[in-house]
Amino acid sequence: MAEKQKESKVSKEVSKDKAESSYLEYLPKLSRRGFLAAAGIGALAGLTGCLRLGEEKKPAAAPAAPPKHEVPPGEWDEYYGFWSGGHSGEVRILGVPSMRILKRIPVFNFDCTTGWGITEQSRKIMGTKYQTGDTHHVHLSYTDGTYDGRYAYVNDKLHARLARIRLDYMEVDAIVELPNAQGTHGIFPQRAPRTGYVFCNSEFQLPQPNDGRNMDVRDKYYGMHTAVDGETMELKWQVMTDGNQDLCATDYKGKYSMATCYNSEKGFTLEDMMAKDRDYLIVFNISRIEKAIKNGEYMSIGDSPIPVVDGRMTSPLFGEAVIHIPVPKSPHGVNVSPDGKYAICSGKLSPTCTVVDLAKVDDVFAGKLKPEEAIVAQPELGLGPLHTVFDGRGNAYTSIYIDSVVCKWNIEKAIRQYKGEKVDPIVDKIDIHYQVGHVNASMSETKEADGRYLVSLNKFSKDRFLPVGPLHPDNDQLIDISGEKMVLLKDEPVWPEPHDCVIVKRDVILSVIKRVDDPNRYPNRVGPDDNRVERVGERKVNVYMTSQAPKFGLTEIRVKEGDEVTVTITNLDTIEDLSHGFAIPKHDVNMLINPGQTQVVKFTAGKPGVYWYFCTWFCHALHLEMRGRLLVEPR
Ligand code: CUK
Ligand code: CUA
Repeated sequence: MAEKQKESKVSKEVSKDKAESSYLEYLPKLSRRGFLAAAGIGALAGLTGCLRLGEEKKPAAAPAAPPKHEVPPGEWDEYYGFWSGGHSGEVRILGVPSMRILKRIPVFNFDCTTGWGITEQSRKIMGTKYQTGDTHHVHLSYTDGTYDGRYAYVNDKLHARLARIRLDYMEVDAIVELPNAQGTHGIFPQRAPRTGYVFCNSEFQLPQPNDGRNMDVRDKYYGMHTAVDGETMELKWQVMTDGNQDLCATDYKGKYSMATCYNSEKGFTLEDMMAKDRDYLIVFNISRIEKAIKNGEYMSIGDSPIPVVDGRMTSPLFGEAVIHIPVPKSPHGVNVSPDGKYAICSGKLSPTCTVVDLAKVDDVFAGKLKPEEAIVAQPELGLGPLHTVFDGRGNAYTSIYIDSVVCKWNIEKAIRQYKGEKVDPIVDKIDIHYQVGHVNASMSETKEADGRYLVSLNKFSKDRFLPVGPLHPDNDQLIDISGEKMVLLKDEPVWPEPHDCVIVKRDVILSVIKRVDDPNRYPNRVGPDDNRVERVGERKVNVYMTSQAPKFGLTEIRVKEGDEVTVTITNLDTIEDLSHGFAIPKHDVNMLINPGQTQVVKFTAGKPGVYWYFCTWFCHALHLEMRGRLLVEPR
């Protein structure tokens, strides 16, 4: 069966220029989707009604429309979703609203599907230091306040790293480890004029330098805000602060980055961390930090040469380049509204969200207002507000962890209420199942927030799915937010633990994504006449080989025991979807070579004998025959 399917795919050969063209050309076909949606309410409504016969009747008010999340076979989703992969260390791509999982991009994790961590290219990017990672936040690069389709960035909370995925190939092209930092949690790219910086918050405070000094002196622990150049992935500068830094946000003007601080106490234990009634939102003034560095007002810490600006409360730059806006105890998320006006801190231990007016933050930096005067609202929403997203129509949606609800509220009404008017900013609440962490909504983190779909990323699924033992899947719930009331559309079990996601209009990605790899990306590519085994040293052998369904360019590779063998393989197939694999038994080699790609893998030839190398991707009717012999001779 699988064989047949693959065969029919092979026959769907695309001409060369087609292979180089963009997926956007397919869109006319897709306009059928719009037609279906429009026709759905009329034509399909009857059908849905039929299917429901015999089922318990829904309340009369429920319209008999087809499920909004349904994407018929062969049709495409309207949005790409980028999900972090939590403990797996990966990033996942889902289609929204279907919630179909389309891809897993290995980032900080080893992966045999693609050969990530096995090929020489990937090992160079990953380094050899760590095998583990913990991804929480994926955000895309911006130009002028919206997604530009260049990159996605993702944090590794575990080892304080930032990785970048290039969106045209959906593969990681850089990983940088941050100095003087642990628990790199919130990250956010600069939204204007362009990314620009990617800011990274360290959730854990450390003695600086962290070299065994001051380990028991609480006052000497500091947080660190790191700016990475999102284009070159170079470390640019850091700001040392009092208090830790949890979630991160940027404004829409390119002036500020922000961090919520939940441990201004500098506590070592839970009790210590919750002692105070107030923590704060830290706001970093980017141009003033740059100016300080230009003026030489920085230090370097430990063995890292990166300039560190002193943003501590004792520093002359405090109040100048860094301010603290007081918010109730232990805030979590900070999110900026799509109109660029407000930064909203979700309370976590306080049942409120704190709305900070960014125009007033300008006044605080200008010395005209006190930090607390930048607060313009503080609506009470429920127990455990964590993150807030937007629909572009003036409403905010806050995930409420302890209550297990998503709360929709109106920002302007909350501001009027704060001024003393008797208005209720809460528009709607919807139960989720259960214990929501992040929520995110379609295009919510851009000036083009469109208020169509919201995903609630729930930590517990409890009774929602077939039991699979003590480790349950998480439950991501899709919610329609296009109307006044939120409507739950779908439960989606997910492998733990995606913390966050972003939902992106498909055109952003369709206009950049490649159909096949560009052979010119690989100066070491192997041509049809280049197949050979070359001894280049006493114990060194280079192998150059092609793959083209259903054959490798070499049927045998002869080496000696203990040789260091470097195999370079070019996939000559130019057909979309025609990937080959290369695996060698007993040598820990298993990698993917996509059409147009050249991959390199290195291994040491083991004990004398025959080892059949084979293609691991079902590429052709004769896929099983696509193999050859590695002959290891005694030395
Ligand atoms: S998060 Cu990382 S602990 Cu609320 Cu963004 Cu889940
Ligand atoms: Cu090539 Cu299977």
